[in-house]
Amino acid sequence: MKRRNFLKGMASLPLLSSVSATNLLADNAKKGLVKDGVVTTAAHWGIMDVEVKDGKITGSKRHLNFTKEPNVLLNFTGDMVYNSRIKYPMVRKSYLENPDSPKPELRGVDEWVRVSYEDAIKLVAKELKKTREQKGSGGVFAAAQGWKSAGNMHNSSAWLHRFMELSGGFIGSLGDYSTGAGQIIMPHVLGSLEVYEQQTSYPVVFENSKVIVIWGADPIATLRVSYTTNDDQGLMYFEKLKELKDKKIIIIDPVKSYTAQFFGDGATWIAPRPNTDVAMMLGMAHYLYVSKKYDKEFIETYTTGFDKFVPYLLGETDKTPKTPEWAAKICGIDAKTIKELADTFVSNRTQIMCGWAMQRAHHGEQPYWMITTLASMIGQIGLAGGGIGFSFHYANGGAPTCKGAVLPGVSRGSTGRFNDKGEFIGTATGKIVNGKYVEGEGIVAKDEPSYAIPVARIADALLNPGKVIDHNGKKITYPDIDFIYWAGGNPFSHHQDLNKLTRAWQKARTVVINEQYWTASAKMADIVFPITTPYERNDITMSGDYSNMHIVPMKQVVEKFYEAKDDYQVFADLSKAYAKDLVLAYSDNGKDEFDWIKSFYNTALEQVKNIPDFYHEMKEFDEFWAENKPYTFAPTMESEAWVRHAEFREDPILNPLGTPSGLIEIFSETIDKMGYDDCQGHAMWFEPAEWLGMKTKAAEFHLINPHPEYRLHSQLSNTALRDKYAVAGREPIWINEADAKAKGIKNGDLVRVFNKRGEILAGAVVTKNISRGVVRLCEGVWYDPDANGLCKNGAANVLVNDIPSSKLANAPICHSNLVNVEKFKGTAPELTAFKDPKFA
Ligand SMILES: Nc1nc2c(c(=O)[nH]1)N[C@H]1C(S)=C(S)[C@@H](COP(=O)(O)OP(=O)(O)OC[C@H]3O[C@@H](n4cnc5c(=O)[nH]c(N)nc54)[C@H](O)[C@@H]3O)O[C@H]1N2
Ligand SMILES: Nc1nc2c(c(=O)[nH]1)N[C@H]1C(S)=C(S)[C@@H](COP(=O)(O)OP(=O)(O)OC[C@H]3O[C@@H](n4cnc5c(=O)[nH]c(N)nc54)[C@H](O)[C@@H]3O)O[C@H]1N2
Ligand SMILES: [Mo]
Repeated sequence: MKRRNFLKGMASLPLLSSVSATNLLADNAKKGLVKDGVVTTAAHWGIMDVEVKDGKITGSKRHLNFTKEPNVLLNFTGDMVYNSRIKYPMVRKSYLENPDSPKPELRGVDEWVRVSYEDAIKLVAKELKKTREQKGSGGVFAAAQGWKSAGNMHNSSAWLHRFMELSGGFIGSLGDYSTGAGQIIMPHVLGSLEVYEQQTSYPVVFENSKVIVIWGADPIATLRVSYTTNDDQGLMYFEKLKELKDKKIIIIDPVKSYTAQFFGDGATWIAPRPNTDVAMMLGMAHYLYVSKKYDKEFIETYTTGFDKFVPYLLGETDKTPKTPEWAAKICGIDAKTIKELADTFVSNRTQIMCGWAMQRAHHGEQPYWMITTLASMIGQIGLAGGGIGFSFHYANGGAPTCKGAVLPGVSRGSTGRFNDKGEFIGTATGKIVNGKYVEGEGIVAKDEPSYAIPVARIADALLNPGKVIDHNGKKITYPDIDFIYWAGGNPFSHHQDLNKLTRAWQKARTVVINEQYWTASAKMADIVFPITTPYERNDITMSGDYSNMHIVPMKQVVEKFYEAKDDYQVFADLSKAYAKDLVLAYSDNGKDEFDWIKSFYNTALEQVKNIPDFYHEMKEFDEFWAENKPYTFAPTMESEAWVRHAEFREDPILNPLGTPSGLIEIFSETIDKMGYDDCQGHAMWFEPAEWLGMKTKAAEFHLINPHPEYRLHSQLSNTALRDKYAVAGREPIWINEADAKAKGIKNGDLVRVFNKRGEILAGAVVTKNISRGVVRLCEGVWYDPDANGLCKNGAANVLVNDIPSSKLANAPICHSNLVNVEKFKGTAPELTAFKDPKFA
C-alpha cells in the first residue's frame, strides 16, 4: 500500500498549538470505553472480538469465519496486555549518572532507575540534540525494521521517522529482512519487486493448474498473519485446495513443513539439502535443454540472454556441465527424480509458489534468478495457473483484490529547519506562519538527500564507521552512529549473530527504545518508554494486504497500562521538548488520535463515494465508529480472473517488463557490469559459506530457522501459546530420529546447540519430519543470555552468520549456518526471558 502525503489540504483544522497534545489524547481515549461486553478490534493475526469484564480482558476469539480451523493466535489478547509489560519510564543507572560516559558495556546487566515521564522526555531531547551537534544527523539511527502492531494511526516507526525527520534528519535503512535479496534481484530480472505483488488469483489456479509446487514456503504457518490485519483468505483457499483431488501438490523443503503435514498423503515431499535449490534447478534446466523439452519459443519471444547462460549450463565456461547427476551430488535428490520433476513441470500446467526462505540465505539472489530462468524454459509465465509467484504464502497473496476504499497512513515529512534560536521554522515543503504549520509554502531550501544503510548491515555499520561497501551498483559509506532510537522492532530477536550485535551496540553512546514489554531489546537499551498495546488505544486498519477486503475499527478495549503512553504521544512530547513549534508540524497542528483516524477514514469514504453506482456499506465516521463493526468489500470479476504477467505475455512490446530490455533478463548487462564476484551476469550455483556439502564442515548440522507457527516473530512469546510448543521449557528444535539416536538425544531432552558464534539451550523434538543432518529452530525467540552469553531460551540468531548475501543485495542470510547439537549436561539454568530486569 502506498503511503500518501496527507498533509496537503489538511491545514484547515482548528488551531490547537496552545493545547498540549498530551491532554487531548487522554480525553479522547476515554470516549466510549466498554466496561463489560465485547469490543471488536484487530491485530496482525486477525480481526477479533475481545471480551471484557469489569474493565479487564477475559477472552478473545475470531470475528471472521472464513476458515474451518480457527486461527489459534487470536485467543491470547489478555496475556498480551498483562504479561511482561514495562510499567514506567526507565533509565539505565550508569547512563543517568553520566550520559557523556555511560559505560555502554554495562547494557543488559546494569541496574535500572525509574524516572518521571517528563524527565525521560527532557533527557532524550537533550541527548539527541547533543548527538546532532557533535556528529550531525549522520550520528542518529532511527530504525525502520519492525512489525510493530496493526493500525494505520499508531504506526510506531512512522511516528519515529516523522519526529526524527522534522527534528533534523537521521540515518535510515534500505530493504528489509523478509525479502532483502529477492526485492533487489527481481527488478533486474522480471522488472518489478514480485515479492510484494498480487499473485494470480486462487480461483484461476484452481481452475487451470494441474501441478502446484510449494517451493521453500510454509503457507499454513505463514498465512496466519498479515502486515495489516489478517482476513484468513489465504488459509481459506488452502483448505479448499486440499479438497480438490485433481491437483498434484509437490512440496520442496528440507523440512516436512506444517503445509506438508497439512496435505499429508495428498502431497509429495521432496527434501533437498538446505541451500542447494539452485543446483537442483540447474539440473532440471540442463535436462530440459539437452532433451529439447524446453519452450524455445517462449525463450525467444520473452527473454534475453539465454545464449549467455547456456554455455554455463553446459559447462563450457567452467568445465562443469550442470547435469542432473552433478546436481544430485550437491542437493541429495537423485538424478532420476530431478528429471521426473522437470518432466512433470513442463508437461502439465504448473504453478510454482515460491517462499522467501531460499533467498534469506548466502547468495540468496541466485535461487530467485534461477527459478525465473527455469520457469522461462518451462514457458508458462503469464498463463492462467502457470509460471512463478513469490507471494502466495504471504499476507493472502492470490486472494483477489476487492473493489473499495483504501485507507491512507501517516507520512514521514521532510527535514526540519531551525533558526538561530533553535526554533523550528519549517521544512522544504511547509513553514510556520502565525503559530501554525502550513504545508505547501515551503522554505526554499533543498532537502538533504536521505541517507540509509542496508537494513541487515546494522551491526557491521556500528562496528566499522567509514567503511565503504558495494550495494546494487552503488557505494555506501557507513556513518558514525552514536544514537539509536528503536520503535516497533526487536533487534535483539531479529538480527543475526547476537553476540556480535551486543559488541556493536556498545559503539553507540545512547540507545532509546519505545516498547510494550521487557524484551531483550528493551533490556539492552539506556532509556525505555513504556508503550500502549493496540488494546489500549484507538485505531483503524485495512485487512488482507492484497485483498483489501475490510476496513476495521480498532476500538480501545481497556485503560492504558500503568504509565504506558502511545508512540504518537511520546514523539509529540519529544517534539515539544526539542524545539519551539516543532510539535505543530509533527502533529499537523495538534491532531489527536481521533482526528487522524477520522481523516484516514474520510479519505477512504471519498474514494468510494466517487465510484459511480458502486454499492458499499460505508457510513459517516461517527456511525462507523459507534457500530464497531468491520466493513467488507467484494472482489470483482476482473480481480478473480487476474493472472500475473498475463499482459506481458499477451504483448511484450506494448506491455514490456520494467527491466532495461523490457524482457525477462536471463542475463543482465546491468548486473554483469557491476563486476561483482558473488553475483554475476546470470544465475549460478555458488557454495554457501556454511552447508552440509562443504569440504571441511564448520559443524555437523544445517540449522533452518523458519518463521514460527505459534508466534509473529517475537510477538506472542509472552502468552500461554508457549505451552503449545515449548519443550523442556525452551524453544523446540527438530532433529531427525536417526541423528538423535546417534547423539543419544531423546524426545523432550534439553540440548545444547552451538557453533563458533555462540551457544543456546533448546528442547529436542525427535521426528521423522526433517531430513537427516538438518535441524529446525524457529526465529523470534526472546533472547535470554546468561553471564557467558549462552541463551537460555534458544534464540537461533545467536548461531546465525551476520554476513551479507552478496554485494548486490547485502541481505541477511539466516538459513546458511551449521551447528552442533549435544545433550545438555548439568543443572538447567532458570529461564529469565519473561521476567523484569533487576531494578535499582
Ligand atoms: N534467524 C532469523 N532471523 C530473522 C528471520 C529469520 O527468518 N531467521 N526473519 C527476519 C524477518 S523476515 C523479520 S520481518 C524480522 C522481524 O523482526 P521484528 O519485526 O523486529 O520482530 P517482532 O517480534 O515483530 O518485533 C516487533 C516489536 O515491536 C513491539 N511493538 C509492537 N507494537 C508496538 C507499538 O505499537 N509500539 C512500539 N514502540 N513497539 C511495538 C513488539 O513488542 C516487539 O518487540 O526478523 C528477521 N529475523
Ligand atoms: N505464523 C507466522 N507467520 C508469518 C510470520 C511469523 O513470524 N509467524 N512472519 C511473516 C514474515 S515477516 C515473513 S518475512 C514471512 C516469511 O515467509 P518465508 O520466508 O517463506 O517463511 P520461512 O518460515 O522462513 O520459510 C519457509 C519454508 O522454507 C523452508 N526452507 C528453509 N531453507 C530452505 C532451503 O534452503 N530450501 C528450501 N527448498 N526450503 C527451505 C523452511 O523449512 C520453511 O518450511 O512469513 C510471514 N508470516
Ligand atoms: Mo519478514
